[in-house]
Amino acid sequence: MGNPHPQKPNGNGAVEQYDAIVIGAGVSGLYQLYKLREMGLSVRAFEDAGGVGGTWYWNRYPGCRFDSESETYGYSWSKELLQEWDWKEHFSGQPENERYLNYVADKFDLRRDIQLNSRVSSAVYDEDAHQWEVQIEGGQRARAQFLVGAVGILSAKYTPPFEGIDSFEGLSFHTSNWPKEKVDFSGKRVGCIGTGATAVQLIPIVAEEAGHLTVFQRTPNYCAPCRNSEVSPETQATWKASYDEIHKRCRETSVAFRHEFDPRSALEVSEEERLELYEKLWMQPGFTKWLGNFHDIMTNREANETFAEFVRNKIRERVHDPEVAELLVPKDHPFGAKRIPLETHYYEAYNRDNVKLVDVHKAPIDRITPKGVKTQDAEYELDAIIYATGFDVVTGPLTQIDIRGEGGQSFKDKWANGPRTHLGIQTAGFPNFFIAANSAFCNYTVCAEMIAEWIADCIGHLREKKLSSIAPTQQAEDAWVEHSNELASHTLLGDTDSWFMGANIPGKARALLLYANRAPEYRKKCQEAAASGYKDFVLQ
Ligand code: NA7
Repeated sequence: MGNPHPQKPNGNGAVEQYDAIVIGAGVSGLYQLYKLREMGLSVRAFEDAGGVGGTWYWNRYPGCRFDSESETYGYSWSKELLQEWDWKEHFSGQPENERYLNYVADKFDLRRDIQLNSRVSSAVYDEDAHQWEVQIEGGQRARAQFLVGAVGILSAKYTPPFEGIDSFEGLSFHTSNWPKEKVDFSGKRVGCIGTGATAVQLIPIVAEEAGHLTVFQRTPNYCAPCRNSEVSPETQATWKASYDEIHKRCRETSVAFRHEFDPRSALEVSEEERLELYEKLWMQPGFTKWLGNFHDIMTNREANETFAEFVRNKIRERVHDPEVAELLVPKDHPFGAKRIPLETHYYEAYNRDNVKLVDVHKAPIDRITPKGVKTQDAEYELDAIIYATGFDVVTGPLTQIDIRGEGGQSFKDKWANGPRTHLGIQTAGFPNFFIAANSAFCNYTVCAEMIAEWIADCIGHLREKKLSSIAPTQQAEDAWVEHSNELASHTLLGDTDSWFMGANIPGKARALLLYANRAPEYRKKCQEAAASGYKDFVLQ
């Protein structure tokens, strides 16, 4: 797939001038480009990849798909698009998602303002001119009053720095940089390092194809059945007739899905009633088991434990070998404190003769050798290694770019101890720099659209009032960070090491990277900030 009209960076030394520059052409970047262009701005989107789609361009590994319901993940902002596009599966797969975003790029003629194969290496604020100057790898430079970082939150891949990693003589893959061509694992001895949401999607498929699959697991997860299925023509028609209600519902629920938490406590009902709800939720598709559960499973350890034990027993029922089953059962963290992977035949993969689960918590990976993986107690010879080892989440995609704000201050230094923003969108000392990535705890597209619209409105306000720049006050930013941490302290998210807490990367500061408020509250705070005339911001 990819762009049929790829544009090459010019690199001829001239500095191009735009009203706005958008970094990234994924879900957020495409919409941000559309919104700003609609307002009459000249916009350039620079995209590192060879095609549009962001996450759905890079993550081509077998089994990659939405964990959100397709009808809630697609954009809501074009009624025409909603009527034209048919989702094939309830939890759509990567190839279709990439096709969808390419379809959007074509339909809205976005490609003419997108420059592919263009990685932004630096962005420097010129205080006198109120302009950002970005540099693309290869030397091209461009300037604009407004800079929007639409780089996603799960886009900076993480590979553990295993000793000997380059010495491996077989094939190596990271799930988020997967080749476009189909990888043939048939007859091969494959190793998969990691058992997060990505690996859980990939393992059952690779297990079927590979000669042998060794899974290196450090921490088991509470995986819940996805229960994906094809979308029938009747369902498609129902969605198309009711998108307004679907999107209204998503704007009202806590996490911007169609699901909503049960207002009762898990502890106020009888055990029989509790189990009845758990069984019912279990049979439903998607995140219902998490986001349709008793409200206090995310806040009360005792309530959480009732569901955690229910899930553990579900795992035990599905894995034939009791020793393997126990290894797959999480006991060290509450349900939902780590991202819940949705699975299809994941646990059954471990019932296959050609799949072996290795506990690298007990005996960690020592090094990668030319022949395979060496743990502290054994060596595994492999033909291919899959690193399903995740991302430097939220901060990584931005701190990889050398961003310099007022006084030449470094964005990377500013965020060294975790994200520092007001509303997740702007950061003090970096005027006219907007972060168009959904780092709230909610359905990605739903909140990402709201953020892109907020940014567009804010830029519209500046242009209307003939203002040069906007950045939050330091006090507003400090208050937002404190408020975010306060919200996090009422959840169980801090009870374990996870990417939510930045704890998946050795040495990364521990801080909740997602904003843990209810989505409608978040929306309200963003709306209030704008309605107040941006009173918590410095406008020049
Ligand atoms: P995750 O959820 O961060 O999972 C990464 C996995 O890699 C996880 O099982 C880690 O174990 C494992 N890992 C990382 N470093 C090591 C080392 N050194 N040794 C062994 N195992 C290791 O990434 P995903 O790509 O699965 O998912 C990220 C998000 O993308 C997902 O939540 C969706 O929102 C989309 P650990 O658990 O840290 O012990």
